[in-house]
Amino acid sequence: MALSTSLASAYALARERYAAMGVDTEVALATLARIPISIHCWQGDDVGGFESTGGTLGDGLAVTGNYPGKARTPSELRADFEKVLSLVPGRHRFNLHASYAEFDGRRVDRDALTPAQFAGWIDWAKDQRIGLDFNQTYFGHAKVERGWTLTHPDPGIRRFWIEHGIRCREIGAAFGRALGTPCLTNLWIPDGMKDLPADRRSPRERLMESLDAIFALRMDPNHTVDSVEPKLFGIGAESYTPGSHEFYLGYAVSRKVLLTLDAGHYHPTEGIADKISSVLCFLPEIALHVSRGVRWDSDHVVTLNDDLLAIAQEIVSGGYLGRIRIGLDYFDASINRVAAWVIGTRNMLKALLVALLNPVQALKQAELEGDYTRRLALMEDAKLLPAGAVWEYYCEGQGVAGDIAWLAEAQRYERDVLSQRS
Ligand code: RNT
Ligand code: ZN
Repeated sequence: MALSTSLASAYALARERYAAMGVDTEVALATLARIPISIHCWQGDDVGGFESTGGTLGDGLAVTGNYPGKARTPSELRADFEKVLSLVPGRHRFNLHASYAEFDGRRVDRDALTPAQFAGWIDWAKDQRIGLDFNQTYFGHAKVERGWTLTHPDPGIRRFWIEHGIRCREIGAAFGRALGTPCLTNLWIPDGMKDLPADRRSPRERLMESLDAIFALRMDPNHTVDSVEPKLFGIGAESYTPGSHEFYLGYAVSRKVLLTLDAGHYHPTEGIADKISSVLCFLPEIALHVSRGVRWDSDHVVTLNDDLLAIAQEIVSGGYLGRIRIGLDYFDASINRVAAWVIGTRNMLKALLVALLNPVQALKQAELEGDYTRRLALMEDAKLLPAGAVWEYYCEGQGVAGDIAWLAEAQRYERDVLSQRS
């Protein structure tokens, strides 16, 4: 594609400016083009899924807003996501939840799911040439009794959810086999206590046993890898969660599964960026749920803020690109959902680009030499370097609309497709 002249000259100037800082923009862009983002399916339909199990979302999750046009069927969700893919540069993945099963008239409960209920998703992913990731769904179901699943005191209920955990790992493996790219199967449970527990120990010990039963069977890592996702609190679980950070960190390290760090799952001023290089001392690989909490784990659309830039910077400057599976986790039902998807994904990519354009070598050198004045000066001066011109050049080269321009396309889709839905 021929570049517009003003874009080409803006990029040429940017390239020179970065070169003067010892940064090669071409290398940065080639690297960025190879980073897949695992984009969550649940932004498209407010975490609804397609099962209608009699459960309500609740169970530790809340979506607010009633903007019109949400996807009501798997084919609508797929169509909406195809639109998203056309507005985001690079090649990405789709992250499904078990509640997005398709039953074709023969309903099965969550403890009996098989890859058959996901055949439509696999065919579509093949067609789109994208990989799939997966999640057990431990919410929105009548058996999330008193808010408990894998930690429930009743062994029958625990067994049901253990079976679900195992079935989902098998489905994840089927995704990986069919698509030739390993699926991340991520486990999060809402279990917890609204008020002060009398017994913090037993639920944790039950959780450990339940998880051991789920992960007992080894799976080929070329097909699926497992991850566990801690959370310090939740709606209705304000006082205690058995699956806390320490619990799952210990579990992941001792059982050799991945740990998923969700940006919204910690105390309000506690970021996940600084955790990355610590946990990667002890785990070969981790996963991220990049999200944005506002006052609580509210899962707002990811914006290009300091937290996001810090996460991207840690991934890049730590040399961890091959060891971190970057996924998104947010759901806003108060704005156009396709646009919400696009904004958050483009922001993740922009943050990675800014990190890739950072004069990391020069910064590390200044630090090694103990020249902290130079380190701070470089860090600050790098902030206004023309990353925007590099981003626009990248979008155009990838055949994707640039900033502002993409919105017109999303609005056209809203007018022609989304607004026709009742
Ligand atoms: C909940 C967790 C979890 C969910 C999704 C829908 O707090 O972050 O990852 O958001 O599985
Ligand atoms: Zn999450």
